[in-house]
Amino acid sequence: MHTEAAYSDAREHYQTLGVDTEEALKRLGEIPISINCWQADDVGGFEGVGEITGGGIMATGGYPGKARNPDELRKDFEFAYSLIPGRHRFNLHASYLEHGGKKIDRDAVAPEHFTGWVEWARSLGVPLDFNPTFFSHPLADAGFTLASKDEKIRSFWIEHGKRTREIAAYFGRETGSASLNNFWVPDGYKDEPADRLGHREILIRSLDEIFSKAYPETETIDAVESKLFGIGSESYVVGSHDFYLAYALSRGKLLTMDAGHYHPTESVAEKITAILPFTGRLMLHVSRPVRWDSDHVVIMDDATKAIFREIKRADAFERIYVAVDFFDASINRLAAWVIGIRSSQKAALAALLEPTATLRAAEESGDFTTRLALQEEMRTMPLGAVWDEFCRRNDAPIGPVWIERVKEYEKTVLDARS
Ligand code: RNT
Ligand code: ZN
Repeated sequence: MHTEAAYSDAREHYQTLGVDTEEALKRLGEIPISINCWQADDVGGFEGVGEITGGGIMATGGYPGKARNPDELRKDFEFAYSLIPGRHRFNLHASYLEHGGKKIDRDAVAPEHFTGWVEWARSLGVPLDFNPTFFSHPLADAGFTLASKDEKIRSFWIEHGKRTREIAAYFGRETGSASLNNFWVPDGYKDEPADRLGHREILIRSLDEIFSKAYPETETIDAVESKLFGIGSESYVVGSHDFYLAYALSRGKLLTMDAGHYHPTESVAEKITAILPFTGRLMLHVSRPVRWDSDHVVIMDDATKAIFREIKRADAFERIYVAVDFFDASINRLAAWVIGIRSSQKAALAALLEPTATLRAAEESGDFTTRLALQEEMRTMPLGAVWDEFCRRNDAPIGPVWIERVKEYEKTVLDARS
């Protein structure tokens, strides 16, 4: 149970290590997380297609009650959002348009198809981020979009990319906060390619063409996301990490690193400080790969804690944009949101409560004994009491009571959908 006494005890505990919990609470409240719309409907979107096709990503599970239209998704999000402390962002995909019953293809999406989202976002005070959708479409079925050697396919997707920038800029103007527009394309081969370079040169040309028009960064910022492999692109992905690292650096674009898009023994956390000095900023897709890029719901595991620790140590929360990317259809989808975001925040709080200066001083004086001992002592410090206090101050449920509320929502709202 959360009591003021528990918090003030914890506060004293941390004080003995030179850590100010008040400062940590303040800073945690300033870290927005871009919450992915696609958790609510298994990346289906609202074009009428209904499930992911192509793109090498996959939601598994058949939990009842998924959002079937924008209104249901908005309602679900509002409910989940009430269980999450702090102020955040909402991350839309182009396939979540409102077409008003007409067939609007990807090369025809425009701001007018997102006015409902913008109105809603403004009413909630939640800025919008965006993503072009280069999958779940007949013209992506051959496995190539922007890197296709078929000129017709390629130009269709270039037009899509251009239009999403226009929509993102509109989001940025309307919500008063630059909309991050994240480009991820699934392009690649299942089996050994004969021409790796050719497709990469084509992808560079396509991206350059999409980005040829300049938008003010106050409206939208373009990001590019790499991938290691996908289902059906096991042997070769055009947009690999090295490709986009070089592309982002040479073009001044934001690089997105997804925690699931590296070899299992690589660590995104470790890469942050290697890349940040050169790019100045980064976007993260915090995710949880289990044996592969499985997009499990984020939990407060070592990998996630390490990511936030590196951001904190680099004092880079203003320059590293945190988005989450997971989609699990095997549990209550709103609960997935709540678990994933609250866990990310707890990981961030753990980082903010680290006595970084003390650890660094120990390191610099060669006292590696203290450095190791202190890091291990930190593991059992009363983080929970500080987290509870954060929830209390932000009018969010304290502890597991939110689970019951989700069950109630499931009974009254979700069950009526099947
Ligand atoms: C796919 C990428 C990408 C997607 C979303 C839905 O592997 O991680 O970010 O998950 O665009
Ligand atoms: Zn991602």
